[in-house]
Amino acid sequence: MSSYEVNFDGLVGLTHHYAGLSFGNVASTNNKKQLANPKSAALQGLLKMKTLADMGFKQGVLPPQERPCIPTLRALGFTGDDTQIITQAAKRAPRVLSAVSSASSMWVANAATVSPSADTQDGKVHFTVANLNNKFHRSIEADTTGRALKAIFNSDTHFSHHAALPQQAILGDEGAANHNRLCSEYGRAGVELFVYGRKAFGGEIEPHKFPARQTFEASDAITRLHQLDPSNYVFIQQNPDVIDQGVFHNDVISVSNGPVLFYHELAFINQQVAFTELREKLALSGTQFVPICVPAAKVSVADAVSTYLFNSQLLTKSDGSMVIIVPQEVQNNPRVWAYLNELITSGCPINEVKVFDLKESMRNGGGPACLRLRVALKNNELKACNQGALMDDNLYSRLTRWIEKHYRDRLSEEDLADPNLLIENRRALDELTQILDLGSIYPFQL
Ligand code: SUG
Repeated sequence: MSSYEVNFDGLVGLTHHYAGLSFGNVASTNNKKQLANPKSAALQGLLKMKTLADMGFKQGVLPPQERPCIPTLRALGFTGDDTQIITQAAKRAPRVLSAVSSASSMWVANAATVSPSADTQDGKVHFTVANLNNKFHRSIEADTTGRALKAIFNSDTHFSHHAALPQQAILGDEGAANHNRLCSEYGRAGVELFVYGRKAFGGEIEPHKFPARQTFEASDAITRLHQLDPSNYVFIQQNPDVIDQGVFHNDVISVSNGPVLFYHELAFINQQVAFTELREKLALSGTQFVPICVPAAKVSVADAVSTYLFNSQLLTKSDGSMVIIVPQEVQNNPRVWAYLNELITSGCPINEVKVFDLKESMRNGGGPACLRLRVALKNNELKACNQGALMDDNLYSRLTRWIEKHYRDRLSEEDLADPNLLIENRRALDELTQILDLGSIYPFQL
């Protein structure tokens, strides 16, 4: 049966702005308070989706969230009608208003961890919504994310949905950003590589400066929820030194596709042991592991963080070779660009580069891979998905018109005090749920 990797990209929300909310993510910190352009941000992301769909890759869309998040402001003691709540929050707690207005749900690599049906004991595709416990502005995404995923993967026969893990630091879970899967074909059993930043119950070294957002305990819980057999997963620890240099998620330093793992020399610790396990488990299904290691002498960790070379998408073309989707920042760095051009002519499976301008998202630390959630689906599972969320010419033109109509082309932190922003948001999202055929998923619709 045919199978595909479908990339579901997050649509950038109407309140996209630069708030410096993510300690440990250097782009977020460095660009705090810059003027944002939500319209450009959304169009840049949409163009990536359309271009990949035109290249023949399966592409879907995940909706943004209702922001500012009024239920959170109410939970924090603000009262009155929505306008009064926003006005009070802007006066008394502008940083809180900024956090609950973040459009961070665009980075859907953090929406959930997904295990394809070929890996799970009950033969269903499993989704666990990420609790994003390490950052307040992201921890409030889980409920709506869960409803959006259920609206799109809407079949009890094929899909199993798990709520976010309890909101506790020891269970910090950042979704697919720390999860890679290696396989021969998408529809055949693979080996899932769970990368953790720390063991919350201790026993291993940890970063000193920046937080390790993904815990071993969270990943371990997901292997149980998703009914994975031990032959289908491997754990590996991310190098704490690179977390301290700004690698806040593993997808900033490695990316997989098929049997290939493209990674930086300094990405992991105790790598040999984990790679041996990975190689052996892949061999059980006749798959040969293809590691592609990028030496620090060619690409420094600092260059990896500033260009997002590894926050790329590796996509398999019809002839079996791969194209790498990178942000423009990679092309702008002569060292990284030279390395990449050397790589694609070296005879390795990656033989083509495609560059995208994703500047608006990149300034908050979100590259091509952050903007997409990979869901490997068999043909019948793809058919069981809500077809309204799959990209085609018609959806692209409808979404382009929708963005042009509703989005502002400049937004600063001060603008968040404007109660009209919430009204504009709700009006746009109401229309969007109809375009994508999602039903009611937002708090204001429930
Ligand atoms: O969680 N940035 C996001 C970027 C997420 C990138 N995702 C992956 N690597 N998969 C984060 O740090 C910044 C928001 C602000 O500062 O305005 C932010 O949330």
